[in-house]
Amino acid sequence: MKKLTGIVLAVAIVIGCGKSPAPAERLYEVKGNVVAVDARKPSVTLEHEDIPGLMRAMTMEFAVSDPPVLNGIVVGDSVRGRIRKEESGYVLRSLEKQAGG
Ligand SMILES: [Cu+2]
Repeated sequence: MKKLTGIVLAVAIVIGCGKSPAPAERLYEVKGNVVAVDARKPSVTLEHEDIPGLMRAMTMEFAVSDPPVLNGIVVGDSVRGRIRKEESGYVLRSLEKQAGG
């Protein structure tokens, strides 16, 4: 009986540690087309597909974490990137042209 209790406790601890990381650390994958690029802000406007767990498909402007993220990105590109939800809003951390897009 004592042994079983120990096993149950161990399983509970493992499940507790298996939870997804804190919301601030979560990255969301986004796919879409570039509608506008503003290298000075810097920001990029994407007509994006559904982002599971975050938002539906729409056209919106994303702040970009660093200007180099926009290197080589031009209006009309089909892209994929990663968004992080920060206190200031959604921030694009990376962006790349989709192969064959
Ligand atoms: Cu959106």
